[in-house]
Amino acid sequence: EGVGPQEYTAIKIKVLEWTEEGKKTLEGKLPEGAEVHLVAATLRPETMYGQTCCFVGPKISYGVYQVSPTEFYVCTERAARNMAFQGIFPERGVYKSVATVLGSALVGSLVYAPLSVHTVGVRVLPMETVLATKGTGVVTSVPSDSPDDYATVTDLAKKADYYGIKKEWAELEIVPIINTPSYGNLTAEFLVKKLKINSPKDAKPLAEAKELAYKEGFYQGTMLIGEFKGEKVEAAKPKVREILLKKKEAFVYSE
Ligand code: A2H
Repeated sequence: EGVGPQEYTAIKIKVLEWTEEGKKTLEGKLPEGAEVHLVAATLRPETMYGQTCCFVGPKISYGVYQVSPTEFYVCTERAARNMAFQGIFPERGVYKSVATVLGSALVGSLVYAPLSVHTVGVRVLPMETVLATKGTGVVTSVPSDSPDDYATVTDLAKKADYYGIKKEWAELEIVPIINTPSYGNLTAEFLVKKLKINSPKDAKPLAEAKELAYKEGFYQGTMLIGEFKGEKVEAAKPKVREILLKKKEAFVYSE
């Protein structure tokens, strides 16, 4: 990773249905008609068509931050502090949470992932390798193109009972988003199998897969879906990002 600031696209993933635990935690703390968004930091906005779930760290503590009279963001306090100095909140430097909630209490919530082919919503699921010290602490899952995401959804489906989730939440269809000459149209699955990655904790081969997937996808990839179908990823990426920003389904977040 470089020394300069990293500029992410922060995707607003709206909560459609809370878990019982989530409901209890938020009871009386939000105004009538409030909209709450989990905020996921991504470097691959062009892949958002393929979102199948939204990951939180089950042991990570999240705050609920007010951004307008009726809108709230869920992210780590660390991210909220950064946002407060990037003009994302109404008052510069101010980031007071109306509630805190553990990631595990969010698991199972139904959320709306913008641009995703899964338009009825996707589930919030646990990812133990989410870092509290990077991005917003929320990661949107694109198992077609992210080896980490593919390894995690595979593991979640295999051990659904252990994770306390419904198996089908981890088994939404993985639709091809990008074609590449070396890895075909499901890059993450191809590389996870090729490098014999068995678990989301196989950190070393996953780092290698991530590097290979990123380079091949960005420089050689062609879009298979969406407004810029047929275009090179390099050209489509900023355009998909612009669409998300224009529709207010995303904002720029740096750290
Ligand atoms: B990326 P970098 Cl399709 N902990 O988005 C762990 N991982 C995190 C994170 C956190 N707190 N915050 C963000 N990330 C993930 C899409 C994607 C991503 C694809 C392919 C590769 C990829 C869908 N998940 O990342 O350390 C997010 O996943 C591999 C580069 O700042 C984010 O982009 O370089 C990426 O890691 C940011 O990682």
